[in-house]
Amino acid sequence: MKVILTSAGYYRIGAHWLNHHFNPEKRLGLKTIEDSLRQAGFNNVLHFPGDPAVGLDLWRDRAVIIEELKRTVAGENDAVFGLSTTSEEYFKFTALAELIRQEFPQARIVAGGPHFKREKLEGYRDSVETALVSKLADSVVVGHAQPFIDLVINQHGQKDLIASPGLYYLGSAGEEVKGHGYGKFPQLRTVPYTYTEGSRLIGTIFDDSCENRCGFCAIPLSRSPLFAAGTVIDSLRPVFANLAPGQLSLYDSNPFETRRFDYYREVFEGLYDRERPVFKITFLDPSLIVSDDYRNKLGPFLLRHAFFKFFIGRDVVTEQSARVAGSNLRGKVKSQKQLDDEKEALAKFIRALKTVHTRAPDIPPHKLFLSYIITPFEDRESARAIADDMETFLGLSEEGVKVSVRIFPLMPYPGTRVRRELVKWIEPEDYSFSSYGLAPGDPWKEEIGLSHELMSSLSGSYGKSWENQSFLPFFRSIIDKVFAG
Ligand code: B12
Ligand code: SF4
Repeated sequence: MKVILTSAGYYRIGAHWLNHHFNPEKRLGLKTIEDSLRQAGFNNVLHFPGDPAVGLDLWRDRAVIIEELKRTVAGENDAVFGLSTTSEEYFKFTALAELIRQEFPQARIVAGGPHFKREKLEGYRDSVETALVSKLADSVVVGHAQPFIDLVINQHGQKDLIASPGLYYLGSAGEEVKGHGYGKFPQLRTVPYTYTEGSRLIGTIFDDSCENRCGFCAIPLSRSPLFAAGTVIDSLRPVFANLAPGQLSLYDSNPFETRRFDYYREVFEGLYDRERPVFKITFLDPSLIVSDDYRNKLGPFLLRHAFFKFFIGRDVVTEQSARVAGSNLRGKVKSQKQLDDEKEALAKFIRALKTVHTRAPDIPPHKLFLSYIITPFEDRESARAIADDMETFLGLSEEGVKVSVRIFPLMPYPGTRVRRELVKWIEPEDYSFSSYGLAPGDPWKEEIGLSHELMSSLSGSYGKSWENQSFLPFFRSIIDKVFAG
């Protein structure tokens, strides 16, 4: 048996606007699978393409892809393709799976990644059933990849013998979805990581739980932490010594929750090297820095360990939008007071960083990326509140501490509460969300009023980073136009 791992994210399709998310790094999920298979003694595993940075186009480069794939499969009859996809990339996943089916009819396709969730959607198939029924996949893994490892190692690809939770397939009648539960994180002796040559960037994950349970969040649930602090240190010390990385991107979804501070302190102290600092990139949950005590504890820690880029989910600024999106604090919708407190805390955090730069002007600039969500239920006031909030933070930006803002539409990803609530209004199997109910004549326009126009007018701005105020006049003019009168 030969295992070939690939991700829809490695490919392009024409000039589709979603290609702007093209990301040439190897995916950590697939690297995790590869490491786990190798550590279990299975070495016939390949990554395709060997260098994802090439960004092959599934139409334009079809002949090249087929030729390279043939070389990779090398006549192996028992090839298993592991295909990873997020929801936004699903349109590429379908093209890729069709290509593999056509060229390698003997091969088995196992699909996985954050897109696949079992869910009860009245009258609609879920993402797992959709992929299986359309024959794009022979099996689908939901959650983490342990069932795939078991499939390869223990059952030689015989899906119906699998007992571990998280593997789904169609029963012999070809209609009923079989399988149960959620895949566990694979057994690993070392922490998985990806490495990007040019930027000398390590991407890795230690602990991926989050207490907030937001209504729009699709993180795969995991036990906490994925790795003991000692394992992280022992795995990464030699990597630091050999690769001398310049940067480390921590993919943990919500690191530094207060209960886990000691864990991260142990990890980063264990990796600390004053002579060779590795600059760190992280998510930072603004609710964590509301408490003065914790902010004053976290701040020095982040400085000592050279955290210099922060992705911050400011997300929503009004309680009304918090309710729609399910922007939660430990399972409960954030109140207006909480949102205002977070705003104040973020401003304090930025000012504190500025003080650091005034005292030590030579240190590299800190960068904060604040993301906002626009929901299909904004009105003039809530939309203006987003623009005002952006203006406040962009106004704090300066040489040493650069702030930028990004705006995203509320995405109904599989498995989320938002999807369950919005599914009646969207094209349920068009996971690219490019049509997110915005096509002319959609009934929900009447129900939600003018904010659908706001969402479609902004669609060209989604996901882009605005480092200065230039976005604001545009944003405000659209708000005024849409809600005129
Ligand atoms: C790092 C990250 C990124 C990085 C990617 C860097 C890289 N080179 O990989 C960047 C910043 C580029 C990014 C971008 C975006 N991301 Co992102 N990202 C993440 C994050 C935080 C970590 C991903 C990761 O590496 N996890 C660790 C690995 C080990 O887990 P994993 O990838 O899920 O893989 C495991 C399983 O899924 C499964 N699996 C995965 N693939 C396969 C394949 C097979 C065959 C099998 C069997 C199993 C399997 O097994 C793996 C190991 O157990 C996740 C949140 C999270 N905690 O997972 C969000 C997440 C994946 N991102 C998400 C989103 C929405 C985005 C964006 C769309 C953001 C935006 N709005 O613009 C963009 C565009 C992504 C795209 N191209 O589609 C969503 C995806 C939701 C969905 N249903 O698709 C997530 C889940 C976040 C969330 N809160 O909802 N992202
Ligand atoms: S804070 Fe919300 S969006 Fe962020 S990881 Fe936690 S549950 Fe997901």
